Amino acid sequence: MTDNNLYTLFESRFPADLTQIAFEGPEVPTVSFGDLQDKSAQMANLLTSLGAVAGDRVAVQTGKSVEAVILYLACLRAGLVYLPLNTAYKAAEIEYFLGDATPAIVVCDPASITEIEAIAKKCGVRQVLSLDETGRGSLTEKADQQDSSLETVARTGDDLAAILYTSGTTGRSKGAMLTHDNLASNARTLHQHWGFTEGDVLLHALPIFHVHGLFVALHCAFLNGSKVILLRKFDPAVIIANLPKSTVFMGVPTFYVRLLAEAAFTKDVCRNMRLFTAGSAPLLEETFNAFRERTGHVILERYGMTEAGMITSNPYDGERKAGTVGFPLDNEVRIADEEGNVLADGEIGILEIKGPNVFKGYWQMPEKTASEFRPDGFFITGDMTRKGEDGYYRIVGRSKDLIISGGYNVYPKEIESFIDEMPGVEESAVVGRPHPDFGEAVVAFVVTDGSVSNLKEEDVIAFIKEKLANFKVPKQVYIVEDLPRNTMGKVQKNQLRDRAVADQD
Ligand code: MLC
Ligand code: AMP
Repeated sequence: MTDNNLYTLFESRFPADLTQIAFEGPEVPTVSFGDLQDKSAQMANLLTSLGAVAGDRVAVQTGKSVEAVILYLACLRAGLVYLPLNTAYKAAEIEYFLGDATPAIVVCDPASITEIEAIAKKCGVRQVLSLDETGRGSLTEKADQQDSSLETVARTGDDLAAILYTSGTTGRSKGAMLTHDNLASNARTLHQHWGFTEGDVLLHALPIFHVHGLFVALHCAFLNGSKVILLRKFDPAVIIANLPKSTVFMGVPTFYVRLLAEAAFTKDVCRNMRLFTAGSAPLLEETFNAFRERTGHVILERYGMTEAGMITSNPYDGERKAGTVGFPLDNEVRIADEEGNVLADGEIGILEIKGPNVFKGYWQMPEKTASEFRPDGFFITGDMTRKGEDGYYRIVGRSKDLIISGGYNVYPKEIESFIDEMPGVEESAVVGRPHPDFGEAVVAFVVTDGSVSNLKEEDVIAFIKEKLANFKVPKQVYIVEDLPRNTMGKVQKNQLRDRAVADQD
């Protein structure tokens, strides 16, 4: 069998001198490419010795560390399916993912091991290991005892490499199944398209449980055999201190807004930089312009999603236009109406895509998968798009009811269902409102049923905060008499959005 294991591709691009540095950073150990090979082999051997066999899922909810990256590589090498989970997820959210994905092994932060063990037991998970953000825990302790030689398990291109959960419009999260070929094709495309070159150093501040930080950023560095300065989290001061040692930086728009708020963020700090990219949410034209004025660099905006990796990108060499996401990468794209009729250039419709980067389907949801693909294999992204006369694509809205806050997706339906269960609540509606830092902020409108006297904004916030990830917690809650509806009885979310915006103004 030809080996299409993604790790084999990475390894083929490692530098000949394996003592070269793969990862370093102010809070992480310095790790060479040789160390990556040895330690990922040890971890893969550990996972296998614990009974995990090719195709099994390994769910991971840990802080960002080099060891967590090595765990990802180990899963690839052992033919296991990597399933990263946002560190903000709370117990009820985790229980859903473990119940749905039925992983063989779960790796979590030592601080939450008791809670996770209880959930894991309920979900039939065989093993729970720990790993903290400094790289310590039972995972690394046990892996250190293992043999550091390993033959990477051969995989076909169609075998699963990872499952990433994305929230759904119905409120139920769906596990997007990504194959070794999906990830390899997108990695090759981006590496080439963005002109990666010898000597590049990637400054990495994104979380590594989503497509952007895990695949887009790290895969480019692996394919380039490049050093990564790995930061545990985004902190503008730490970014500014490390930019002079870097050539590439990738961020969500909030990163750029926050950098621009720092007086110490200057042209000089960016003197060695080759490329800044932005995505996961729309980059405001004012941020794009302010960044160019301050640094002389033009941010390259690209567009993508969990189900397909990167779909379009502004050019590396040509003009990068504000408010656009550039041109299609190595996938076919078309703009269609709700029924799938392809529209003429210039018209606004839903972007549909087909290509080697497009995922295999949603984990154990054949009907949901079928409903999001056209019969000729195009995937319906749900993003309202227009192709301009200049050929550049512009994401102008979303046909899906989705809020993107600081680069994280929040589906109103999930929050509404949750609020509706709160004692004293009759019904609720959740909308997004522009936010200077997060791009969009979650705002909730709540109608009470009178059974709880004097239900207040802070009660609703406290109720949500206890059970849902922090980025889903509304920044503001309005207690209202009723929700505006049209004659069909549908809640008029536009009116609520207008009210939230007017109030803010
Ligand atoms: C944190 N908070 C958020 C939030 N992040 N609220 C809304 N939206 C967010 N994104 C909460 C905190 O819990 C806290 O609440 C309060 O807001 C202020 O927190 P903070 O200290 O300012 O947040 P910070 O830890 O600095 O995190 C902000 C951030 C982070 C922007 C660094 O959200 C982040 O790393 N975002 C990147 C997301 C990402 O990687 N997306 C890629 C998806 S892949 P309280 O109540 O505790 O005070 C994808 C495909 C593609 O979309 O195209 O790339
Ligand atoms: P996710 O499901 O987390 O992968 O988020 C994917 C969604 O993020 C896409 O469907 C878009 O709605 C949005 N997105 C990603 N990049 C951009 C961008 N550059 N501009 C506008 N929206 C974007």
